[in-house]
Order: sequence, then structure tokens, then C-alpha cells
Amino acid sequence: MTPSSSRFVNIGERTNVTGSAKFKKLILAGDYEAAVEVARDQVENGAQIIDINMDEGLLDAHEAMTTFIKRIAAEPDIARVPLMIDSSKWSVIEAGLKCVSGKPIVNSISMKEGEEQFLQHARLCMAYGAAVVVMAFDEKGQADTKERKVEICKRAYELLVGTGFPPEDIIFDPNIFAVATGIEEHNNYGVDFIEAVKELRVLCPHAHYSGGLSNLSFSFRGNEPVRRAMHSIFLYHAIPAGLDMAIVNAGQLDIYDDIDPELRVACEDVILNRDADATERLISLAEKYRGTDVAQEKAEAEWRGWPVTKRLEHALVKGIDAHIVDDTEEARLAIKQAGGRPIEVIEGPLMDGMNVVGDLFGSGKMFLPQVVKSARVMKKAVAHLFPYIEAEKDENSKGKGKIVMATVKGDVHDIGKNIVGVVLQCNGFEIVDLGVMVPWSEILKAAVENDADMIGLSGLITPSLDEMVTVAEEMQKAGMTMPLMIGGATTSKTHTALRIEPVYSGPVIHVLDASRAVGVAGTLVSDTMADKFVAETRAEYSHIRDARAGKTAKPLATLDEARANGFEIDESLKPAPPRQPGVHVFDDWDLADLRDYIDWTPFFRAWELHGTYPSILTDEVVGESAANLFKDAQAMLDRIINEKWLRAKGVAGLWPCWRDGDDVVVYCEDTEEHIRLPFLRQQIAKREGKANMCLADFISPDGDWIGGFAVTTGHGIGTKLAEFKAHIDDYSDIMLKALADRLAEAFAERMHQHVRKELWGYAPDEQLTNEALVREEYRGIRPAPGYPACPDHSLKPILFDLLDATHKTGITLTESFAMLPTAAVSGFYFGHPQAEYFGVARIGEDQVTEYAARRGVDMDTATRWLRPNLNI
Ligand code: B12
Repeated sequence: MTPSSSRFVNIGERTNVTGSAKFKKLILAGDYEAAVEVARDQVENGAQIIDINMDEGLLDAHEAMTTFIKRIAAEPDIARVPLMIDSSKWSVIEAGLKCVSGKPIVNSISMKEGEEQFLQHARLCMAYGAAVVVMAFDEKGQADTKERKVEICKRAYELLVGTGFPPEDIIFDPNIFAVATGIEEHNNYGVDFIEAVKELRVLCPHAHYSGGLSNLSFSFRGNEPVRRAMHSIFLYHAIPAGLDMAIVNAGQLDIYDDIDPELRVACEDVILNRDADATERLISLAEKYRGTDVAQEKAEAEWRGWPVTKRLEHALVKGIDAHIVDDTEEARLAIKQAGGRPIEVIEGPLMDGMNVVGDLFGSGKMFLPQVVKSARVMKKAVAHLFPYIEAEKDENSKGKGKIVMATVKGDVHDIGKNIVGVVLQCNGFEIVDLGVMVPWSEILKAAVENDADMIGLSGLITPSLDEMVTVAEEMQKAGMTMPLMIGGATTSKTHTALRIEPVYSGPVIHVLDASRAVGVAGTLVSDTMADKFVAETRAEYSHIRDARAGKTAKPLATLDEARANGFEIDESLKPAPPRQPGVHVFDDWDLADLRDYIDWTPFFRAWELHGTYPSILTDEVVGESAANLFKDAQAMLDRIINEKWLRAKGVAGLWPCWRDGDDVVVYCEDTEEHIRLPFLRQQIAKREGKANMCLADFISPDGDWIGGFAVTTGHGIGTKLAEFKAHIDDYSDIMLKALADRLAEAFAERMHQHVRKELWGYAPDEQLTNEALVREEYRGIRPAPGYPACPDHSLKPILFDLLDATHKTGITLTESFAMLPTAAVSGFYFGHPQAEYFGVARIGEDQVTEYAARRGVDMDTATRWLRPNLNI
């Protein structure tokens, strides 16, 4: 900075829960050990004082303050710098003063509550031998102009010195406020501060001047290069004026002369309020710097100088793949020179690094998106080593165990499976991923050929449950004994216990999610723990079966009774006929339009980050991870849209119809036979006044309208996924799939809105925000085959025929009625205002028998289709 900056004192700000999300997370988690490391980091980065603040609603601030100060006292390299005890609560400050050693600084006291309390606090500080930060705040409020700053500080100085307070222990904070906010009155805040300090230096000899620097650049949140430049430039001018300390992240300051001259001038114009257009100029220039980060590059340059093993660990933990191939090669050569083998790079430094990742993930300090990034780095390293390992034909390179994984025949979803695969790989398992729609014969063949330790099956939709039973039966027939892991959104412990375990005598374990998969797989390959775990699981599943057998299921209403208690719509509210009946095709819906309709909450859930958007972005625990993930998602979304990675194709139809019992009959002009849509009715016993619902109830027997749709945003995805695969990039692979799924849901939402407002047109003036759409505040519903109101997936072929969906959108159906491309949704539209979502839940045999007849299929087929609703 400037020559005079040699006496300037940096006050570290990272040990402040209000300013550092990371520190807050650690303190809330009670992880003082890691929190102390934050302090050490600050000192190593040049902080000469560290500011400690524990003002957080969920914390016992007294306890946190004293615990942390005591911990620091035991660390000589940290304890050598003075501590600034920062709180808005005086009692917390006092608690800190009581346990601090050395000369502390109190942050802060002021005349906000009047002179009496101000002097009382000052005397106490004096008694503890503490220096004190005095905020430029009086009974009238915070000082903003130069005049007010000078007036308040001068008055405080005279009062303090009058009571014998040593002037050299007074540190004034004349308030650094945000500039470039767009509000004209704020334009001079930088100048006001600098000028006030200059004048006060003369009026209040021996006192010091400080300020919280980050406020200054508040308008440029998220744009670190601009913020850093503003801070450095401000100090460049304020230090010669008399500022001798500031709360600042010392590692995040640029050297004045190194700042891009264009940016330097623009920042200087704003800070020194040189002209009225300065803010505008900086705002437009700032865009250029978004995303570029010199300090990050500097930090990067630093770790590149570390020894190779440490570099590999750093790259794995941080998920940086830029240098991984070079570093892996360097490690391989070093090991080779020492007489070692290529596999030792994996077993040594790489696994050490992944163990750190595994530990951090296991202890909740790292989250799935970061783990997937780490795995990408690991995979690239392993891919580089693979030819060398192959050349050595190393028989011992099996790692912890080998798992053959597959999404079963008929099912197309694989995000969940991929995530589990990545997490298991991070923990040393070798994964043979067979992909989606894999028939049992291929799964068994791959398991034998690979000498696998276990098989993992995944499934998203209910027909996959039967397919999993088939796989287990075939494993039994083949005399296999290896463990079988079961996972996926539609699976459950109960189904696994009732239907899968009984047909296979090897261990069968249902795994709820990715984080549990590591523990389960690890235990299953363990010599010491496997038997006990398998026996316990067997006992648990057997107990589930016994409980189910002993449980007398609540009696159901007969189908006739249920029908008699059906829902009666108000015929007078029936929607008018559509403005544009018939089938409408949308061959290339604008993806940019769909972006605004995305419901982000499920996106985070797919990455195992739990919380609701947008508050998840600032969540105490997962906020940082969620915000980073969101940033990456936005960047990829930009590219998906601008570079047309995906194509949105959809079809929507509106047809005349009538209700016939529990069927809706769609009137088809061109065919002799009209098309029947048979729906299922709830049979669970209902309270007085509650109906046994069936979707057909929302249609009038005297003539009505029904709609249908099929949308996909998955066309084109294969090309990009192949690219990611070639680059061994699971993170981008999962990201793209998750975004395509979000866009498909958004398309379904958007199309439904278009139908309500235009095509059917019963709600032309609807004005709903995206939040309101997510909360389903619109009139009408769009149940999808497979969802609870309409659980039979086999309605999809009928719907597809009505829409001619395969021909018009390119969506095809698998034998289990899954849709391809995967990012696809299909369903029906009901427009009656009383139509609502419900769950059919358990139904009786009488309904199955009747349904089989209505569908023209045998009982076995009907039972297979409806099994999840039969509880068998
Ligand atoms: C997001 C979502 C979608 C998205 C994306 C689907 C996808 N690619 O995953 C879209 C919008 C495309 C979609 C469409 C459909 N969906 Co959907 N969807 C969901 C939802 C809300 C979340 C699923 C998800 O992504 N979870 C996050 C991932 C990461 O979790 P996961 O898959 O469960 O995997 C985790 C674990 O299960 C486990 N795991 C998974 N596999 C394995 C394997 C092994 C070996 C192990 C150990 C562990 C393991 O670890 C994973 C990571 O933690 C669920 C409801 C729910 N809460 O689960 C419904 C749900 C899965 N969908 C359902 C249905 C019916 C459909 C549709 C058929 C609807 C329709 N008619 O259009 C279509 C089918 C799409 C198709 N291509 O055929 C039903 C399925 C149940 C059923 N009755 O069949 C559900 C359960 C909703 C419900 N309650 O009815 N869906």
C-alpha cells in the first residue's frame, strides 16, 4: 500500500459469527478446534488483532465467547496478538474481559444510550486495562456526515479524557458506510469518513482511528475483485489521512499499483465522489470483473508450490482438477524412482486425500456437491494411472471391494445411483456401473465376470420393484450368495423385507441414501462386522414381516360403498369448453422462458442438501455448499440455454368427454370406439363428510372436458453427457441431469399455465408468481400416471395414444412405462375448480377384479400393475 501503511494495523474479521458463515457454522456445531484454526489462519495471513464476535441468536454468546477465548489462550502463536472483544451486549463483553489475558480491546461503546452509561462502560474497560473502540453514535443516531462524525468523536474524547481514560487507548470508529448504492446521499460517505479522520487526528491527539472496511463495498456483494480493489483504494487514501487500523480480511487486499488502472480509476472516482456519474460507471465496469479473482489465483499459485502429496490432498479436498494429471504423474515418477509401483499412488496419497474427504463428509463438514467434485478429481487421477497399473497386471488393486450397480430393466433414472456410485468410489470401492434399463441376465453376468463383492440395484418408479424381485429370484436360481443392496426413490425397507429378501438367501439390504451406502457397503465387506450386521438386518426384516402378518389391516370400504361415498362436484362450476380444443404440439419451447418456472427446492434435495429455496442459500449448515452449487447450476443453465444443449418438446390435448362410473370416456370423432380412461377409487374408511375420491369424480357424466400432456427437455442431452463421460466429469453429468429434470418439471408447469390461460382459457387473467405456482394455487390439477391420485403407470400408453405423443415429441415408453428421454413428465388436466390432489392408497380385491375387467387384462397383470396399492 503506501509507505505510511507500515504502521497500519489489520484487524482480522473472520472470527466473527456475523461476518463469516464458515466461522458461524463451526461455532454452532461446537467445533472449537476448527474455529481456533480460523483464528490461526487470520494471524498467519497478517492480522495483528483479531476481532471475536459471537452475537448469534442461536448461541449462548457468553459461553461461546469465554470458551473460544480460553482455547485461543492455549495457542501461543495466536495469543501473541491482542483480542478485540466484539459484542452488542455489554454482558458478553464483560464475560470476555474476565477471561482474556494480555491487553484486550472492547468493541464497542458509544453514547447511544447517553453519557452516563457510556462513561460507566468506559470506567469498567479502564479497570480491566482494556482499550476501547468508540462508535460515532450518540443519542440522535449514527454519524453519517463529516460534521456529525467530528462532533460526536470530539465530545466522546473530551468526556473520556476528562475521567482519566488514557487517550492512546481510545480507538474511534467514525463509521464506514456503503457507497455506490444508487442513493445520491450516500455518494459522499467515503469522503466524509476520510475528511473526518483527518480533522479528528488534530482535535483528539493520541487517539486511534478504525473502521469496518467491508461495509464500503456492500453494493458489490459477490464481486470479489471489485470489492478488493475498493478496499485497497480506500485504505490508500484513508491511511495518510490518519486511519491506523481497520477490520479487514488481510489476505484479501490488493496492492494499489497492481489494480487494473481502469478499475482503479473507476473505484477512486466513486470513493472520492469525483462526479455524479461515478457510480454508474463503476457498476457497468464491475460486470467485467465478476467471476475473475486475482486473490484466488494468488492462493492457487501458493499451493502449487507445496510437495506433491500435499498438492494431491489439496486438489482432492477442494475438488480442483486443473493440475491433477500432472501432479499424479509427478507422484507416480517419484514412487517409481523409490522402487514403488503405480498402484501406490492410489493407495498412498490419493486414498489419504480421499480419506480426508470421506471424514469431512461423514462428519457433516462437507456436502455432496463437494464430494462429487472431489470424486471427479480422483477419477481423473485414477484414469491417468490405469494404463500403468494395467501394464503391471496388478492383482491387488481391488480396493475395498467391487460393486456391480444397475438401474433395473424398464427404469431410466440414474441420478440417485450415480451419486451413490460416486460416494462409494470416494470411499475406496470399485464400481462397475451398468447404466439404466439393465435386464437381470446382464446384471448377473457382470457380477460373475467381475468377481463382484456385491450387487446394487436402483429404481425410481414402482414397476421396478417387481423387477428387483426378479433379479433376486434369478440370483437365487444361479446359486449366488453375494449381498444385494436395494435403493432408489420407490424402494423401501418394508418392500425389501416383504418381497425381496424372502426370495434370495444371500444378504439383502435396503439403503436409504448415499450417505448410508458407505457404512452399509463397508460393513458388508468387513471380515469382522459383516456377519453381525447381516444377522441383525435379517432379524429386523423378519420382524417387519411378522408385524405385517400379525397386523389386521384396517377394513376397507367395499367398492360399492366407496362409490356411494364419491365426491360430488358442483355442476354449475364446470369449466367452459376450451377456446382451442384438440392437440397442440410445441416443437421447440424456449428454454429461457422455462427458467423462471423452475422449482429449485427439489434440485437441492437431489444433491442431498435439505432445506427450502431460497432460504437454503443462507442456511447455517448447508448454506455455503448450496450457494456454490446454485452458482454452478446457474452457469450451466446459461450454457444450456445459450448453446442450445437441450430441446424442449411437448404436446397438450383437450378433448370432450363424459364420466361413466370410475372411467372417463374421451369422445373420439374419428374412431368408432371412444377411449376409456379407467381411474382408481379410494377405499379406505373415511370420516363423516369426507368422500372416497376418484379422479373421474371431477368430470361430469353429462358432458365435460379433460386434457392430457407429455413434455420433455431431454432431447440432446446424450451428446453432452458423452462429453462429460469422456472427461470423467461426474459432477457435470449429475448437474446436467438434475437441471434437465428441473426444466422438465418447469415445462409441465409452464404448459399447464398456457393451457389454463390460453388453450382451455378458463383462467385467462390468472396472475401467479412462481412461488404460488409451486404451491399449486391455480385452478385445476394435473395428476401424472404414477403419482398418488393416479398410481397406475399403465395409463401412460393410453394417454400417449390420445396425444400421439411418441410421434409428436419423440418420447418413448419402456416396458415398465418409464419415459425416455428421462427428463419427461406426462399427465392429465382436470379443470374443475373443486378438483384436488389426493392419494388412492390401499384398495380392495373387489376393485382389482373389476379394474382387470375394465382394462381387459387378466388378474395377474392387474395385480402387478396395482401391487403398490395392494400392500402385497
Ligand atoms: C425429481 C423427481 C422427478 C424428476 C426427475 C426424475 C429423476 N430423474 O430422478 C422428473 C420431473 C423428471 C420426474 C418424472 C417422473 N416421476 Co418423479 N419424482 C421426483 C422426486 C420428487 C424426487 C426424485 C429424486 O430425484 N430424488 C433425488 C435422488 C438423488 O434420490 P434417489 O433417486 O431417491 O436416490 C437416492 C436414494 O434412493 C439412494 N439410491 C438410489 N439408487 C440407489 C442404488 C443403490 C445400490 C443404493 C445403495 C442406494 C440408492 O441413494 C440416492 C442418493 O441419496 C420423487 C419423489 C421423492 N421424494 O422421491 C418423484 C417420484 C420418484 N416420481 C414418480 C413418478 C411417478 C414420476 C413419473 C412417472 C410421473 C409422470 N407420469 O410423468 C415421471 C417418470 C419419469 C420418466 N422418465 O419415466 C414417483 C415414483 C413412484 C411411483 N409411484 O412409481 C415419485 C416417488 C413421486 C411419488 N410420490 O409418487 N420425477
